[in-house]
Amino acid sequence: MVLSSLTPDVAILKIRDRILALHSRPLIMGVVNVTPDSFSDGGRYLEPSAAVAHAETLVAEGADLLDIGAESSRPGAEPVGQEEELRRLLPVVTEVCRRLSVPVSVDTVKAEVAKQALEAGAHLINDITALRGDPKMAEVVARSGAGLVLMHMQGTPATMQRAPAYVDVLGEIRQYLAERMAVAEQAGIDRKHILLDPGIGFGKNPDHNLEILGRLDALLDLGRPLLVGVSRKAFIGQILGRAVDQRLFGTAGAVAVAVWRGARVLRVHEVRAMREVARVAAAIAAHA
Ligand code: HH2
Repeated sequence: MVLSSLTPDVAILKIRDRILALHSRPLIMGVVNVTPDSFSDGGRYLEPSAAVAHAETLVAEGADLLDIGAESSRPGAEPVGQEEELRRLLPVVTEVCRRLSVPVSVDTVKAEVAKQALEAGAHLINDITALRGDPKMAEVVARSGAGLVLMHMQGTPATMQRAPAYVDVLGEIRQYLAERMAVAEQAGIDRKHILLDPGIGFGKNPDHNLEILGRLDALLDLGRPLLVGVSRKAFIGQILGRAVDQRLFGTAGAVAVAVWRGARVLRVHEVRAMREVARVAAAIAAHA
């Protein structure tokens, strides 16, 4: 069965001085976007104090980890320069790490941003380019002993939604993630530090996203825990005809299926609700 297919050894995530167990229940990663333009909450937490308060709320609601980002990756988003990204990010990472004890992930594709965020106390790097974006990223992660999310994306955020095409979507994602994991290991990153993510919405049309979620367990034999980010995404809006702020129940449906199919970390905006959804789905899956 899907959940038991993660042996206790495979379901351990090492991040700096910590070890997270992923086999007992799915973990919830709460999203903190310190951006003016994120697709669902852009501008709401641009002030450092608002972002830190939001992080505290998410942890109070039960977030197991936080993912802090200062550059939107929505299709066609304006790229953010390194100085600006650091200016937005560092005060928030510093303060969140000082006040809260949950592991902090930083959503960045830039090695220097990752390095400074790790120095400020972050524990994990969420690199949506899977080490293809910045040649120095692998070394920064390897040296620090940080955790690393390797995500699949076809194209770049600027181009990815123009005409995503696959012959075998799960097979191609599987092969890509295996290759990127090999690159990470060659750079000295222990696979126990790695989470894998199929990259819902990153160079995928709605049918691709549905097939990935419906057959997510095809990625389990890569041997690392799967992180999935479905929260409020466009494929949910397309099914339901709902605006981005009206996708809570649709997100719940997708989170439940992702957990049923083996996801171990759920990247979400609404922590309290999705924590309960994930726990119920996992409890049922454990009896299937
Ligand atoms: N999705 C988003 C951003 N980062 N990282 C991973 N690993 N997986 C995801 O699915 C993922 C991600 C998009 O969501 P959000 O951060 O809310 O929006 P934006 O990129 O516009 O800031």
